[in-house]
This record gives sequence, C-alpha cells and structure tokens, in this order.
Amino acid sequence: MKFQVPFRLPHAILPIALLLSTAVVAQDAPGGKPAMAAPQAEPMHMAPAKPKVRSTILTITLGEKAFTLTPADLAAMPRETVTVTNGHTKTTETYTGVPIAALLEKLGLPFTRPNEHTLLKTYLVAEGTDGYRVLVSAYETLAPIRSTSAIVALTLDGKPLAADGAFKLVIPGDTRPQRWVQNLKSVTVKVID
Ligand SMILES: Nc1nc2c(c(=O)[nH]1)N[C@H]1C(S)=C(S)[C@@H](COP(=O)(O)O)O[C@H]1N2
Ligand SMILES: [Mo]
Repeated sequence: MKFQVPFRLPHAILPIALLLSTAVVAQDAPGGKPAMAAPQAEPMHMAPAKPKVRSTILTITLGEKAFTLTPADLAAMPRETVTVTNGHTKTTETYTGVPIAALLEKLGLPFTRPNEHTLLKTYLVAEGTDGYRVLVSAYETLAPIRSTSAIVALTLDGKPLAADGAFKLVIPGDTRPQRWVQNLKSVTVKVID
C-alpha cells in the first residue's frame, strides 16, 4: 500500500517541532530525570525508629473493645498451620498460630453473611515493639477468601519464634515478608465510615 502524504511540510517545520517537544519534556522533568520515576525494586521500607524489643503480650483493639492476650491465651485458642515461602531468605517456613479471623470473631466480627460488608471495609494496623507498622485488609486475612489464613504465629517450624518475639504476623501469599510484623505487640482494627 502506498502511504500518501496529504501535503508537503516545509523542510524547516520538522526541526522546530522537535525543539518545541523537547522544551515541553524539559519543563516536565527538571534535572533531566523522567517526570515519572520508574518503580524501584529496593529499598521498600525505612528502618523503624525504636529498638527491637521482644513482644510478650498482644493487644487487640476495635473502638472501645480491647483485649490483651498472653502467649498462653493464644496457645489455648484454635490454631492453624501455614506453609509459606519467605521471599527474603528464599526458604520454606511453617508457622503455627491463631488466625486473624479468630481475633476478629473475639471483637464481634465473625465472618458471617451479615458481617460480610463490614469486613470488606475493615482494616488492621499491626504494630511491632519497634514501632514498625503495616496495614492489612481484614477481608484478605480470611481463609474462605484467600484459601489460607493470615495468622498471629507463635511457632516457626515447631519452635518458638526466638528473635521474632512471642508473636509474628504472617500473611501467606505475600511474595516479600515486609508485612510479616515481628515482635507483634498490637493489632488495631478499624472500620471505615
Ligand atoms: N517489627 C518489625 N517487623 C518487621 C520489620 C521491622 O523492621 N520490624 N521488617 C520487615 C521487613 S522489611 C522484612 S524484609 C522482614 C524480614 O525480616 P528478616 O530480616 O528477619 O528476614 O521482616 C519484616 N518485619
Ligand atoms: Mo525488608
């Protein structure tokens, strides 16, 4: 097929047009860097301000409702075991602990049909003793939704968590362990308006 040029551009127009387009790009991107920075692979997080201290007690809160749980309290609750790949160490890890669903149930939010929409607009702020905090959607912690439970782990490969404290949040399916809060000290549950 023959490409038909509708009219002949005067030879001077093309360089001028190129110059103009360069000027627009330069205005968008001071310093010659692209205006939209490419997503960076590393680093993904900032170091928390407070030192790491072993977690020994877990506080769960939803508005006025608050519970403090000891390792023995959690060990007495129904537990689940999850096998995950730690994207950081590239190893397979087996954690046992209490599903977040059980904590939500304790706070009056069991996964039932009448609660489904509330759970869809509920989030958790999980905090470590060092002040490291992450957000998790309540819905994505539930086994009926993601086929595996997010848990408050008590043991790793059958042994206590050692340096990771008494409790560690483990979210199976995360390809990086950034949300696996070590030395977990609190889970604050919030329902958006
Ligand atoms: N309390 C707490 N938990 C945390 C962190 C942290 O700084 N504090 N770092 C996270 C990050 S960024 C990673 S990669 C994982 C893995 O930790 P590791 O260095 O023990 O493998 O822990 C996550 N959990
Ligand atoms: Mo990390």
